[in-house]
Amino acid sequence: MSKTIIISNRLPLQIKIEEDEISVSQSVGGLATGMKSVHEDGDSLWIGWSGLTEEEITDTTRDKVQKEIEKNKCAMVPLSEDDVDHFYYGFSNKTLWPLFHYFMEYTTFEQENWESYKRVNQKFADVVLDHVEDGDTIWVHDYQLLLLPNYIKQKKPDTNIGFFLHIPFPSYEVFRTFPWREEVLEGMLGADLIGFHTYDYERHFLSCVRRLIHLETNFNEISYDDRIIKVDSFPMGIDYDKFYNAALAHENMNGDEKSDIQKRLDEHLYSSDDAKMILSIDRLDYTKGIPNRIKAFEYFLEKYPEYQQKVRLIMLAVPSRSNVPQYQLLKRETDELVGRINGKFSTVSWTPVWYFYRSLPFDNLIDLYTSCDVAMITPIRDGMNLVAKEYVATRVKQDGVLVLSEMAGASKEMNEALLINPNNFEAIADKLKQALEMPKEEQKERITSMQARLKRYSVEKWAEEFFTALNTSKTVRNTIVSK
Ligand code: GDG
Repeated sequence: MSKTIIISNRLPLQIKIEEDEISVSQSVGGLATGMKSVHEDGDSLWIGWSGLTEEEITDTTRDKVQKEIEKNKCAMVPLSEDDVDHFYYGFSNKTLWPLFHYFMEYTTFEQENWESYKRVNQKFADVVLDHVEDGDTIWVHDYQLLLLPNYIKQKKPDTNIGFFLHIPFPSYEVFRTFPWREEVLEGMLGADLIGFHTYDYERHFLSCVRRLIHLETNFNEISYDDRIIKVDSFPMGIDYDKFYNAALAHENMNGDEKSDIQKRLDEHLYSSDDAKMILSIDRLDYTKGIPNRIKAFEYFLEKYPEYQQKVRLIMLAVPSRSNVPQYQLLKRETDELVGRINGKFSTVSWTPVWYFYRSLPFDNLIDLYTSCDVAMITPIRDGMNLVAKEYVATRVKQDGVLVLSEMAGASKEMNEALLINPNNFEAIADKLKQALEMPKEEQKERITSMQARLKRYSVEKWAEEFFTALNTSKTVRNTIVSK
């Protein structure tokens, strides 16, 4: 019987080793959730890195780690410290991540990192080839594994391979600057179906394929090596019911059950009739536009001083990739900006920005989503942005306003949000004002339409549609071969 193989850089498990004892928990991210039903229900295997380097796994713990991984229907790709440095921090996060998000000034092109990227993609391929059988369906995820589809296809032409990119695919003018552009395109073209969040990313990819490796494309199909490769957009959704139900339960909570964070949020909300809160949540990443957001909020308080003392920005920045220099600089810049705005405007009873630099448990995330009147999500570039969708899903009273950057993939599906260009502070200040003053009836109309769409196109639906398209491409291929 054929099976499904899911491959991502990280396994959907968090494994920790402390004094030779290991503990395992399930990841809660969007990808892990989206693939959960596929992975748990059917005959499937998830292949990826455990998060522990080979140097961290000792002889005594190796067996235990292996057993836990197998118990969770996973297989592990062994990565050394050197692999993590050059493949993950080096090529994935200092080359592909900034380049694909149009941060060319942050992009480095290091031959040593490229060699490591190829070597690690080959390591992934070796583990896949140990497990794959003819007729299996394979789904490869994201920018760390762009070469993998071709490495598998070369050895196992009869497997059906899908690839999905979670970040933007840049325009030809940006992508053409990349030294290994042909190899990467050919790597992706090992897949039979290539998926992106939006039509624009799909269009950029097709243009690069035509102009850089001179292949013929017909609408969204590419002819390559006697194969027809399909390219399409599949905007990723969220686990709508999980967020909606958590927010409903939160509504019905009594005072004793409230978290400390919720109590402090309430203190501000009930401090006056017109007290309001604006929410900002992201990984601390330069693509997310955090400094711009703080500056735009500062400008808003200057332009509309009547909001001073009333409105507070609640900002959660989750630590991320903190050993990459750009992320350290961003942390310093963010700390300084928060200090500046708080120093400038604070009074005895009011601080304009509440800043948390940490990751919070899911329940606290719900506290933030449900307490804030406005979500201000202003990335400079973002493949999709699930936070925007999660905020809308938790608005069980159908109120709240989403101020969203046009540069987030999510903006293509969320027309009812107040869309802004994240570099235009004037427009952001005006939209914030509009959001804070929006009549309840209009909030309801906008939130209700977005919620209906998010409920219909959940993350499970996203995974299902990708698989259906992948299996259809296989049927079409078989028909061509049998003719
Ligand atoms: C990449 C692309 C694309 C955040 N803080 C906490 C926490 N989160 C959760 C959110 C959300 C997820 O992390 C963040 O997802 P995003 O989509 O916003 O951003 P990236 O991490 O950059 O993801 C992005 C995504 O892949 C999917 O394709 O949308 O464009 O860059 O789910 O809820 N969760 C908890 N505590 C936190 O403090 N528990």
